Amino acid sequence: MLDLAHHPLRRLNPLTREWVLVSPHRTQRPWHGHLDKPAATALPAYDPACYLCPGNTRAGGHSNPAYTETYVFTNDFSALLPDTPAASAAPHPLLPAESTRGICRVICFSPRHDLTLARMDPAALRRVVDIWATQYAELNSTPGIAYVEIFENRGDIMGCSNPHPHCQIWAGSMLPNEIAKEHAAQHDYFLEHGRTLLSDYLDHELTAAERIVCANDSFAAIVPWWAVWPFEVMLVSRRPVSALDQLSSDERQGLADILKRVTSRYDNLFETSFPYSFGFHQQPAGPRDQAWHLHAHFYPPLLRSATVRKFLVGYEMLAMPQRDITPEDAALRLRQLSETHYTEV
Ligand code: H2U
Ligand code: ZN
Repeated sequence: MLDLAHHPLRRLNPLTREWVLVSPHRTQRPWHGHLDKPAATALPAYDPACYLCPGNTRAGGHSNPAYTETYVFTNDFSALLPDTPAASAAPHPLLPAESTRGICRVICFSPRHDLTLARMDPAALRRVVDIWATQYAELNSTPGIAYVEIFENRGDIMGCSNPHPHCQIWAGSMLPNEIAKEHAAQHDYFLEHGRTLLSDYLDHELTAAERIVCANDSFAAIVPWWAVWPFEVMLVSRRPVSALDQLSSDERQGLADILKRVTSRYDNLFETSFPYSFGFHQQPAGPRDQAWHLHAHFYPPLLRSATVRKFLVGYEMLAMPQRDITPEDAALRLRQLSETHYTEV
């Protein structure tokens, strides 16, 4: 019998059809909780040096209006540009290159420099969900755009340039690699079963209950079977909608609710502002795609404390990703945490 909690084994990620090596026997030691407490750095509500705060000047001489809720602007250093000429080149048949076009934007979640998703109130979080949905709908129907990625980098170890609560949108003329993999897997599954892959996965997780972190009427937060990062979490909509703009008003409120609860649990884990990359996966441009199931991934690197982080090195760079903490253990740890932010107790 294969013992999921003890035997080294590999688990399949059915969305990307890639395997992850799980070696739980390496963590037989008991959990000692966090080992250190990082110095609390209290941020000001307004920072005159912040390029995202209301009224301040950004690179290139643009200035932010005195915004009071959310604020969207075109990234001053966009990775994708709308006017790159359509062309291709191949110095050798093995080495093709194609031009890519696109639009990059930045969304400030709040005028408050010192807040995070975990510490915003439900009404403000709801406005963030609404702006994600409208931005997605607008960009996904823009001619020449094939895929819209909305993502947040949080924490300087994730390459985030600024603690002011914000995210980015990169809308491009091509399907990015991760999306192309998930697209193929979801289409094959839908063709064979007439249901979305994530509907069937979610049903199983809700029944098994061992990898669920929390849930509401509209969304569930799961440490996926195939998690690579120590406290990786996936948000899945209960209804098989393919994108944010198909969520009802109640479901948008449900998304705001689960975001606050998951990010609060994260911050409570090591009593730090828990770093991560977070982003939505939604259907590419085109008519409603029933095979696509809206979801979001949180990829956090912290392992045992605010200073011990996981890097993908050695075997992971050269062969395949590997993890020691089982998804079941990580989900249990996250489930045991309070949803009241540690700064507010
Ligand atoms: P990150 O913190 O995730 O790096 O996002 C900040 C983005 O803000 C980054 O993509 C942009 C950077 O290009 N930016 C501006 O558009 N204007 C500025 O004045 C500074 C940074
Ligand atoms: Zn700011």
